[in-house]
Amino acid sequence: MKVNDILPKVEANLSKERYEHTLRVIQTAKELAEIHSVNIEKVEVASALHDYAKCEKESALKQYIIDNGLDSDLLNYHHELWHAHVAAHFAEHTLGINDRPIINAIKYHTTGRAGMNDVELVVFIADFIEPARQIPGIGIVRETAKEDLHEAALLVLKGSIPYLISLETIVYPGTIEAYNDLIKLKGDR
Ligand code: DGI
Ligand code: FE
Ligand code: FE
Repeated sequence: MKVNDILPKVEANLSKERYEHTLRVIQTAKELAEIHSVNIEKVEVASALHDYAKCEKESALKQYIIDNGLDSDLLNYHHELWHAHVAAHFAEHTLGINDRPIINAIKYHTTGRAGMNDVELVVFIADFIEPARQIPGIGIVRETAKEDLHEAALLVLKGSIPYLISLETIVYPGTIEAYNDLIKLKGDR
């Protein structure tokens, strides 16, 4: 499935603001993919769909998770995580996209996970650094993303985990696992 076939469906399901964010993530992810020789078509499709379910109501996301047998443990964590898993399921089962890196990039774009491949890393980072994001310290993440995807993903988590802690929000274990994995990788370098 090509990104141009997907975008009208995405636009129809999102607010104007969320669709414009999606377009910026696609552009940012393509730039990173080019620099790091990552498959551009996969990065485009995953970026286009990453927030497909973002405008759904919390109750609708919860129902989708229950009705479609998604990991029910998600319901023990913050509802902000649900849209990623719902969009990944929709991409796979409704749109028929059966490419693991694309599906994983959608599914883990909010939390990250241990063992992210390059398509996942690009989407995870692009979502954080797209040009309209104004987050303290984002400049160094933008610069690092041009040099080293693992280091940039680590910087994203080094920003987001303390931020979540400052809000006294539950941190999803996969987010901590992603952080630990990137630290271990760094030790191996
Ligand atoms: O959908 P976007 O706004 O583009 O970005 P996103 O999918 O990264 O969602 C960001 C939200 O998710 C933000 O409100 C913080 C929250 N979040 C990210 N990781 C975690 C998390 N919330 C919890 N509770 N735990 C996490 O690990
Ligand atoms: Fe998202
Ligand atoms: Fe996003």
